Amino acid sequence: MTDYRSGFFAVIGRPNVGKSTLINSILGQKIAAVSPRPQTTRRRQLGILTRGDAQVIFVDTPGIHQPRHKLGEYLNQEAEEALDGVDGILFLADASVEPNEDDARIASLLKNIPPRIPIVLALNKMDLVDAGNLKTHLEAYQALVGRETRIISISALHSEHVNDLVELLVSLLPSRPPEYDEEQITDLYEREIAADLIREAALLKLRDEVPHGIAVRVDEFKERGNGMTYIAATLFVERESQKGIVIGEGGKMLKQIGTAARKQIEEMGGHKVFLELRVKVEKDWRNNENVLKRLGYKIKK
Ligand SMILES: Nc1nc2c(ncn2[C@@H]2O[C@H](COP(=O)(O)OP(=O)(O)OP(=O)(O)O)[C@@H](O)[C@H]2O)c(=O)[nH]1
Ligand SMILES: [Mg+2]
Repeated sequence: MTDYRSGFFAVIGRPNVGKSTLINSILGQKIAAVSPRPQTTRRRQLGILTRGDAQVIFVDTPGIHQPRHKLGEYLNQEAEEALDGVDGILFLADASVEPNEDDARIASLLKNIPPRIPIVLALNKMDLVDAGNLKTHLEAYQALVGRETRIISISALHSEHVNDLVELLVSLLPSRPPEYDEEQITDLYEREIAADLIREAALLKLRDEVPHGIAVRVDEFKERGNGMTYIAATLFVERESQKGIVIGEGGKMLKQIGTAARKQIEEMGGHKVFLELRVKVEKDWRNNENVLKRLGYKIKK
């Protein structure tokens, strides 16, 4: 296979800038949870785009931010580790606002990236900003990164300039045969994505402080003979009062979360799903390293 291009692009940026939205949009399929709340993504996930001439392997990451608890430290660690050994870095920023301290934190991480690794700065959410402000913000982000970068403005949500971005990334990849089979689009199992989609549904339905304090564990994931998948999952909250909120009056809220999540999981897997949810209190789990470990968030330090 001559002239085939392939390689890994880490997608980094502060929480909520649209990293997962962008990857879903490029793949034309939803593989990652998306929500208007920060810290939706909690682990690295590959999004694999295979074309006739190239394979771009995107590494979705949690948003880098100033951590306020042990879970936050884990999320930053997950994101920072994604920078190791990739062929390029896509720094996604919010075009509608000036850079903040989280962007500065990312820019300082990028200082350690060897010059041979290309960095692309993409300003997302360009639909939310006028041309004048876009230019000012662009210059500010560019100054923050400091070194030579390719720059592009996009809207992941409205698929504006997303194709141009993909072309740019492909042009920066090394000549190499594909890494993955063409039918593989991610490295996570369906049950792992299901856990994320359940959390996404909770993030979308609930308000205030509860959403950040939720973790989801899939306890059972069984394909039944009749084309139906049976899923049982537990939503962990930090306090007894949150349990009541998540369940809602007469179980109304939990039912809404379950219905929304079931639809998303069915769409992803292309089969019918029977979803059973329960809620459990795991006191202050975001700061408890043992519980974090049990839930799959392992801090190395
Ligand atoms: N207006 C507008 N909104 C967007 C665009 N791209 C993403 N969003 C919205 O931004 C919010 C955050 O999107 P995500 O994809 O979850 O952001 P993320 O960077 O993956 O966030 P974390 O996983 O928390 O780090 C969602 O409500 C998206 O619909 C865009 O181009 N324009
Ligand atoms: Mg995300």
